[in-house]
Amino acid sequence: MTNHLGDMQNSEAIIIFGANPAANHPIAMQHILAAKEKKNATIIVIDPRYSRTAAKSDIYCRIRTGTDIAFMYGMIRLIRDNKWYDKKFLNDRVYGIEEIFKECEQYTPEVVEDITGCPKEILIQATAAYAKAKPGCLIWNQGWTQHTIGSSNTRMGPIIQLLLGNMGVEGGGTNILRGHDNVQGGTDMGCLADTLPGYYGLAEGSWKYFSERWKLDYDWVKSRFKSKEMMEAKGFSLSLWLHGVLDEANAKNNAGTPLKALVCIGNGISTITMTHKVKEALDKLDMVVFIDPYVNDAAVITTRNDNLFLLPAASQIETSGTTVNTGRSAQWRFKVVDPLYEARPDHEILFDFAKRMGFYEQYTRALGDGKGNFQWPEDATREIARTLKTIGLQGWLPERIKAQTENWHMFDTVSLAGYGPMKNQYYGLPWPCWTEDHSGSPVLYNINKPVSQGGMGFRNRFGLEHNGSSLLAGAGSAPKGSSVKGGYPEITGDNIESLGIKLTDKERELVKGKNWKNDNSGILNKKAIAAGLVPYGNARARTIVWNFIDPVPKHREPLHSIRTDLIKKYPASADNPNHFRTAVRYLSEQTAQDWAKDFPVNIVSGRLVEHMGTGTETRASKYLSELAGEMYGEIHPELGAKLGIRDGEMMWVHGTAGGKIKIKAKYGYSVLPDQVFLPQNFSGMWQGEHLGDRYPEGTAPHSYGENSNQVTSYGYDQQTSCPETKCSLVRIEKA
Ligand SMILES: Nc1nc2c(c(=O)[nH]1)N[C@H]1C(S)=C(S)[C@@H](COP(=O)(O)OP(=O)(O)OC[C@H]3O[C@@H](n4cnc5c(=O)[nH]c(N)nc54)[C@H](O)[C@@H]3O)O[C@H]1N2
Ligand SMILES: Nc1nc2c(c(=O)[nH]1)N[C@H]1C(S)=C(S)[C@@H](COP(=O)(O)OP(=O)(O)OC[C@H]3O[C@@H](n4cnc5c(=O)[nH]c(N)nc54)[C@H](O)[C@@H]3O)O[C@H]1N2
Ligand SMILES: [Mo]
Repeated sequence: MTNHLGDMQNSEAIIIFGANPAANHPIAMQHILAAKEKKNATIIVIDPRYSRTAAKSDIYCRIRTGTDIAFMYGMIRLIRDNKWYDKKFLNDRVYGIEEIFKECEQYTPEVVEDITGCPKEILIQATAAYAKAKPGCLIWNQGWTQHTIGSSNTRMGPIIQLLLGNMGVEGGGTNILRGHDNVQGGTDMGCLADTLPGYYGLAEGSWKYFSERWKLDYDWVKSRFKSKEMMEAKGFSLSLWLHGVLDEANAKNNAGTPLKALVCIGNGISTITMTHKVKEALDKLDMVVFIDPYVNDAAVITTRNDNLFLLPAASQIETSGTTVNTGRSAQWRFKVVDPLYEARPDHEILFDFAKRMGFYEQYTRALGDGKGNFQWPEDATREIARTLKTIGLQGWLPERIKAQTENWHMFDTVSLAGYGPMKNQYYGLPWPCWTEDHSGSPVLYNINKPVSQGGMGFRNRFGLEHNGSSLLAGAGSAPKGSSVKGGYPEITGDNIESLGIKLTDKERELVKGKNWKNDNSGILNKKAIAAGLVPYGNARARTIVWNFIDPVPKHREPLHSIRTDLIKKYPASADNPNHFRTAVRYLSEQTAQDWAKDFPVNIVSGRLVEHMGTGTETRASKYLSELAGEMYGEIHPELGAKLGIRDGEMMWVHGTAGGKIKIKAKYGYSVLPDQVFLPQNFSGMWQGEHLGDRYPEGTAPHSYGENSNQVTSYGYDQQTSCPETKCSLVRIEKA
């Protein structure tokens, strides 16, 4: 999220793609409604389903799932032709917009209407309303990411904002409403298959930097891996691990071995696509461990009868530490009660793993005095601050974060600015928080503020030039008070003096060969900020990504498209033999058969207010189970009539990958006659069978339902490998 929730109250227009905050982010929705009430902000919703959020919109655009890119190119073409773009912003701060203008040429309003199903008049109305209102904020969420081209969707949103000059301004930005509590913190801490914490890559330089910060010998760290090559290779991602078990051929991408054991900590596992294949993989492994406060849903799905361990974890109120919210703000969680019964905090369980596997001393060496005497979690927070410079966590000291959380009432919710003793700080010290006395940065890329107060340009990350054009920002586009008025490269020990900053001999020696990401002396940051410079440089935002499959984002039809006629023109990308260690099918899956002929109904996937994720936690609540106790599929009465299924009758839904579920039909008008809405929040029923008796005594939930992902299709994002759960086809029959 470039801005933050409260900042949406500064918006004149809010455009929401593939998100339903009225159900899923009620706090965000309050700010959106405040913008509507106070500023008469126009709310535009683009969603295949008439959601609760759509019900609050001024303009609703119903599109077919998986066609957002075509819709946005339609918007860009209109913005270009009507000259609604911000010329100065494009000239000074953006690279590659001509390529985007070239690609949009083919997306006339008529073509967009054909691909998306949204009438061209509504496209034009929405684009004009959004482009003319400044500032405008753009929101997205899972309606965008769960596609084979989700990563292209998430590039198109920022491109629209750059085009309109809505980036780096209050009331603008791209606001991605993140999912779980602390999911932002989870990715910041490296819970990803392809990065170290702080989004440091997996190359040797990063491993060496981390080894030094962990007070470990790099060669020892390397010796923990099968080879240096494997150490630097992306791991299996959450969505693809099962193929590391089931498809023996993937062993060659994994140093010759299939996956043999699974330790699952704080994840539903059964929520990725094709749950019936997840079950097969769980059954086949040598060992499975769940670390969870509840009986993990997947522990009940597997029918293995040995080597399955459930380790009871403490919940978040039985432990303490920092969490990061969707707006990059940190908060301290104070423990409310000691862990109940035999539950233990996650970190204690992990420490015990390390002890039994013989590396506890190395695991904790960077904490406290290095001899096993440390304060948890404060010393871990200090280690994070000491290490994660890429996103500027140097200022996140436990004392500062605790003081802020204790004084949360001393901050303004719209600007995040602090008062009284909290003056000169923003709530949660939103990252980057460059130094131990930095204010935090509530709005990324805002050049209207000095760097010391959260200002910054775009990061210089991809070199100084590309195809002969400079990638550095243009003249006059540096943050307020900057000693350099235009663009400049990321700050290093070798270039800092050429930017007009003076160093003493001693300082020069300390930063020699270092850059802002690995300078442990802190000199580069402090000197840069004092001169009004951003440590990461001042560059242009790039609209094209030359190392991606689609350097310019492209519309591609879903792997299982209901519009078979469009596949030739907008085909999927080529099959990938090694995507996160897995051979993944794209074009071959898309063209394997005429999917729409046998599976003519499109799943629209989403969530219910009452339940979270698999519902493991929420279905264990009597009250929530009473409010929403049953899985269902919402279908249009016309589809019901065609299939001979009445409102309230049971139906079988069959997926393209061989799974099936038996659920209740619920008539509704939020969907079209070729769609079925399936909430993702149920589990505990398996193809008509009730799994209640599989729970250990006293742990069974209060409500059960078929898991929708038994019928979602094969398919993974071409860059990130996120499952294509938002575009699947099914066949429905009366049960
Ligand atoms: N009550 C509740 N709240 C939650 C959660 C929960 O389970 N329950 N989960 C949390 C988590 S982990 C997350 S990630 C967030 C998710 O939050 P959201 O992304 O808001 O969740 P969804 O309801 O899955 O999807 C949002 C909308 O995307 C639409 N959509 C589907 N396909 C497409 C498409 O191709 N294009 C477009 N434009 N729209 C599409 C759906 O109709 C839906 O209305 O919610 C969080 N909040
Ligand atoms: N069809 C379809 N499928 C989807 C989606 C969709 O929109 N449609 N959305 C996808 C998305 S965005 C997500 S995030 C996933 C859902 O994400 P999942 O992570 O698969 O689902 P949850 O049920 O939230 O699982 C969290 C688990 O962590 C446990 N837990 C809670 N607190 C703690 C703790 O402190 N410590 C430990 N160790 N465990 C804890 C809970 O009991 C639960 O078992 O679903 C994905 N799948
Ligand atoms: Mo999520």
